[in-house]
Amino acid sequence: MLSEGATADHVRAALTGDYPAKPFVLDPGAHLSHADIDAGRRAAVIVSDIAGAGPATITDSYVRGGPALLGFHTGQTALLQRDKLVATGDQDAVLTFGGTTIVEDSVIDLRGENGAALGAIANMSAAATVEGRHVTVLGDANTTGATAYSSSQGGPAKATLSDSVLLGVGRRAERTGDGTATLAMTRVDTWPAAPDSVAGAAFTHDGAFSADPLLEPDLMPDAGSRLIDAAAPIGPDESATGFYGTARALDGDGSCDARPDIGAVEAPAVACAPPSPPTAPPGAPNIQPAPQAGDATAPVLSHLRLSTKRVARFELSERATVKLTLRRCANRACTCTRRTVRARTLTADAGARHVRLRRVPPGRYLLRATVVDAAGNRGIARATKARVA
Ligand SMILES: [Ca+2]
Ligand SMILES: [Ca+2]
Repeated sequence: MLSEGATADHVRAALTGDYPAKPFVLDPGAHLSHADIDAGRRAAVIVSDIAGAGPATITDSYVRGGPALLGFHTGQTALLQRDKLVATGDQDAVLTFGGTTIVEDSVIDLRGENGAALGAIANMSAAATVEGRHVTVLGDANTTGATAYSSSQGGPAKATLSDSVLLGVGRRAERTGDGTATLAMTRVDTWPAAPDSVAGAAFTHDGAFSADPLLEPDLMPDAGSRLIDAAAPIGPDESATGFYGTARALDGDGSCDARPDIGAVEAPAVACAPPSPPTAPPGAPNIQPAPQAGDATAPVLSHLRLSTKRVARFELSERATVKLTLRRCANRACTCTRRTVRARTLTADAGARHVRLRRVPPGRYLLRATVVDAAGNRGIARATKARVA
């Protein structure tokens, strides 16, 4: 138990046996960080109703239980940042019976259970609020993004998610009970799309959408993901770091405008592309080099390859213009690809040539080369698969 003002850092607790065990109890004003708590199918961390100065905080921690966090802190706040929260026992991952619980930059794993990522229950309590921002939820068919329960004898229940992604959940939002309930799914990507059950609640879903978020195994959005730079600017009271502790608001799409991403993990910044050169004004002379008389031989591009250090190499049979396009593989065999991440066009003399492709994140790629000579003879296009480290 951590009382007000107490701090625990780098603690590990496993309560996985059959014996009755007390979960971790945190009073408002106490702080838990870098903790590893596995409570099996019992509640892992309870935030008490003892009055404290400031919120109870749980940061950079792994917490597994049913629920992972159970809040009774009526009129007070619990703040969870950069946590991995795993639900067990068909419970919600974060369940608040009173007060306000805020979850930021965290990953919630509901798979194999029946619960919700966030639940607010205002049964007899004055009010229960749970807010998730920049959360990535891993669900399956029996799980829900957020739920709010309130009775007509109790206070309002409010459950909101913003700038978050719900993967595989069976329901997006659910209201139960007959009291006052508010549910909001603001800029939430639900993939695949999932229905809501929100009759009787005040419900909004501004900016919500359903698109494959193109997440890497570490839950980072891949190049071309709609999550990149799609979140609202970070508010003054909001965390400015992602799940892995790295900065938010990186220019992940090279638009020269650094914005936070949707979800727990921020994609790295890519160099912003300079503006494209102005096109020639109408009426300007359009001078093209004269084709070489009698050249009917197509150029041959061969030995195309891409090194792990981003160097493309090839050989040309004659001076020609080569267009290189690099596309990210969508699967291991690279039988399909995503949008072009880099394109270069250059004119080179006959012989062995190499070109360094800059600003290419690590991953598997398909490099394609087309070739045309000054007479307009087009050679056979080549392609090669490669991994960039
Ligand atoms: Ca970004
Ligand atoms: Ca940008």
